[in-house]
Amino acid sequence: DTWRYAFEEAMTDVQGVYAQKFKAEIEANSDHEIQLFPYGTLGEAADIMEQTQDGILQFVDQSPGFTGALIPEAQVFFVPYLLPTDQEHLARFYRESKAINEMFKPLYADKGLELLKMFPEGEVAMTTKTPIKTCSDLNEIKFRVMTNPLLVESYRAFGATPTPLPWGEVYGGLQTNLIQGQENPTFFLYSTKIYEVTDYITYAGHNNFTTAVMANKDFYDGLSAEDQGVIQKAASVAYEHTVIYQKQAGETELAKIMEAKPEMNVTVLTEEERSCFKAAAVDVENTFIEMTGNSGAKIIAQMKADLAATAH
Ligand code: 6CS
Repeated sequence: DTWRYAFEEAMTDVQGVYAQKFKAEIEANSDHEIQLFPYGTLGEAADIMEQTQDGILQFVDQSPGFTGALIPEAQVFFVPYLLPTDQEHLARFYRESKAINEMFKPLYADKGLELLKMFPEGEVAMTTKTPIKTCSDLNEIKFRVMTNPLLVESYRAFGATPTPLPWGEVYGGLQTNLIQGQENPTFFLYSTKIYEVTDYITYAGHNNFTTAVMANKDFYDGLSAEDQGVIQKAASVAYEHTVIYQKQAGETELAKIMEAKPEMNVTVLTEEERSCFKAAAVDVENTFIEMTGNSGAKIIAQMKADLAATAH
């Protein structure tokens, strides 16, 4: 069979690197083929999710930034400062976490999805047209966020005017001044040329970009145990390949931005400058618990335990 797999980024971005490795593994170990659909070929993140739930696609990579609108608990990834920025710690965490690998599965299953893997894409940076040193610098800024309520709450707590938009509207929105800021990992700022329409890159250490790969659940459940095994193994092999690739990309892509735009201003906020963002994080965590109740409370507690267990 030919299986169709769509993702939210270009073939050479982190999600594309994962998808290509997954495809190569499946094709080397079975008679099946994978057809890859990068960003832009089948629509926005919301469209490829719908197509997967409808069974038109067999696999999809959709980030919790969008899935949080469908599965409230997936918004946990937007509690600021919950995740570390250390990529090696993150690689261990997603690999071993009980919250990630056990607790999220039934929540995705309820939406007709078989969760295969979650993986990190790098520390998120804010890019803006004016300097950000503290939360008050975000006042008056219409800041684009992915479409989930907790991320909106997060930027409201930081002091900005959050503006949820699909990815396709971000470059143009910055160009026409509909929005004045957005956040994304460094590799994506480079590959999508977002640096052309913003002048300041600010690292507050508030988040790491998480993404998730899943299969249509009816499709997955209908497969032989052997095919399911091939898929699980491919998902793990692609994970190990991608965490190494993505750590290196996180380290080299800022230099490429500086080469393309030497006048770019890059700031890593000091502990003191981060204090208002950290204070806001407490409110955002409380909002998360209000939105998700006992189920969310259990997940965040388990995530904290898993993060501590993988910290070494
Ligand atoms: O900000 C976004 O919408 C996009 N960011 C990344 C890193 N991947 C896909 C997503 O659509």
